[in-house]
Amino acid sequence: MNRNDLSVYFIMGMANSKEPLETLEKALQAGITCFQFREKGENCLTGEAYESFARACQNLCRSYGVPFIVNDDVELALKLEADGIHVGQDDLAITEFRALAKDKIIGVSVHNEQEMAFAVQSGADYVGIGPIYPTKSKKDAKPPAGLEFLRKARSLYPQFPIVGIGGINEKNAGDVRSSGADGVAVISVICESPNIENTIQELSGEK
Ligand code: TZP
Ligand code: MG
Repeated sequence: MNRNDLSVYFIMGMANSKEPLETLEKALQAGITCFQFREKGENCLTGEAYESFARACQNLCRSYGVPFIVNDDVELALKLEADGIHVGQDDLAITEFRALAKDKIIGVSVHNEQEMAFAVQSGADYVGIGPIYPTKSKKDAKPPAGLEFLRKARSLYPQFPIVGIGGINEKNAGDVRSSGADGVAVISVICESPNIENTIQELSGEK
């Protein structure tokens, strides 16, 4: 995978925005480089509504040439021919997914050296490291880990694609990048932004 694709990585589901498709389109217009469909939490969509919301997000991403990644749901990723899947430590083994989808992007959340080594050896295309800062967007998030493990991961894997996640905003995105991340993965700073274009420019380090 191209490390630049991780630069501004937007994650969203119904729970994160009142007008999710509008939010996604604005984010695409403003230059996000990757999108993850993450439909989780209370009142999340299921069945046909879930699938058609995913397709609507995918169609928008396609029209902007931005990779569409599905969180956790391998079946949906394969059915929709998504560009990739993002899995946590408790989800399907990377090697099983790789066997089903040779050419897809596989992202894995990692929290320590052991998990990272395993993800890299198993053929992950990128890792997500976090939560770096406190987050209100994931109920079962681990305690914020700060930048230390991110720095360590970068020193151990100078070329491996890494995205930072958790509580990242316009003010701290630069620290996450300078600690070794190729990019920042965010939910609330975009979903709650009064000016998505501005927020994305600042997250990308262009402003
Ligand atoms: N995984 C670790 S933190 C997090 C996820 C999905 C939530 C990130 O959301 P926010 O609003 O950018 O802190
Ligand atoms: Mg998961």
